[in-house]
Amino acid sequence: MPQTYAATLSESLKVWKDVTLLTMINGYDLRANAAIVTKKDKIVWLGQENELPAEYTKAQMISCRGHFMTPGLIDCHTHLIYGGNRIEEFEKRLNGISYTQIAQNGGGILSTVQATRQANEAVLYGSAKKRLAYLQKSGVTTLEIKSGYGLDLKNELKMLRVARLLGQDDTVDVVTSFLGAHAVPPEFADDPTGYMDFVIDEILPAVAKQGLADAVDVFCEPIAFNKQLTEKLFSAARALNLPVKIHAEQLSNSGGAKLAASYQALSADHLEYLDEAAVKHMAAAGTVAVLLPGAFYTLRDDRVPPVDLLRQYGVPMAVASDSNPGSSPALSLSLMINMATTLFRLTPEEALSGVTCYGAQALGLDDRGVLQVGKKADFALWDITHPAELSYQLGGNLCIGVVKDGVPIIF
Ligand code: DI6
Ligand code: FE
Repeated sequence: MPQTYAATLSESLKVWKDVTLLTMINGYDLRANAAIVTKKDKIVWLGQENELPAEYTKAQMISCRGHFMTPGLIDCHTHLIYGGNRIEEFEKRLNGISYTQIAQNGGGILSTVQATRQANEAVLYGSAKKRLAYLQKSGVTTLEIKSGYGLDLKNELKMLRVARLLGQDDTVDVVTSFLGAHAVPPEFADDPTGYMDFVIDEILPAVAKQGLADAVDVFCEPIAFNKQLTEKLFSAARALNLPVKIHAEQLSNSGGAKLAASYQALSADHLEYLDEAAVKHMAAAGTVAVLLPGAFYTLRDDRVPPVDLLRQYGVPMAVASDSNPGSSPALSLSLMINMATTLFRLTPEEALSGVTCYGAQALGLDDRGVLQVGKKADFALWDITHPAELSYQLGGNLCIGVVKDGVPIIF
């Protein structure tokens, strides 16, 4: 059978030379004058370029022109697939119409549900693909995508199928989360319990049977689902062997993060209202704290997540875009690095760890997120002179190269 160009390329050994590596193993771990060798989609060697083993000197040589290389970025929390947009709503709010008024007129998250239900798979794929291309240009090689704008059997399955289809592209890996418990749909108005039962009895089993979700997520807030309903969902997920994660403590301290930790959640996300007791539970359970500065910024929040406590108890902090049409229309993960430092006061090193090694941990992936022998050959190349430049620069795009599974995508 004839091989594709990409397959031929990816099978060969490649030496990426003239590069400064930030391996992101325990922080930057900067290695100047380095080289990294890949075989197919894996890293097989890295070290000082002048110590390159003889067996690799005949391999294909690719100059990284003295630039910095990090692991491919990992965006561990997105709602990338949706119909329509909320641009007019955004403009209305700036013209003085309140969020509540907009919601009462059918706006807000439920307007996205309506638009998503109306869109077919090709339309959803096309619009998400465009947004994905921007994230990729900012260095992303792996991302998570949630459902949650279908809120019925047919449309939740539709969203997850589109997410899987996006992941079939060789240039990116997609991890999916089932977020049927994102909002209460109009069919169940004022009956969150009835809707959660429907999610657990009808949607989740179908999602699991079709292998469409890698994890189960929930929006645990008074405006969405309370702790009791969240726990019901978590125990149903556990029975299906699906890991859980949570949107928690974004608008209030509802106890969601602590509950999630008791189910060994992969991550608890947002966390502006997280308290010390919950931080301890997260630390004990190994639950990653996913910080979402794009939503904090867009909603003009004034309460920052308890970064000092997370540090003190050694909870790993990931940083993600939360890319969604309402609270974070973000298309660049690099920009989130800047926001995580300026708005949340993460150090530049913590912020970069948040989109690499801890982003991977938040998705339960141990084969990527660091530059190390045996890990995936997913790289981002940066036109910078110092690692902190990634946090310092506001806007623009410093990412000048992306390598996925050992194949240059942008270079
Ligand atoms: N938290 C968020 O920030 C988004 N969903 C969630 O649970 C907002 C989604 C939207 O407004 O469309
Ligand atoms: Fe979200």
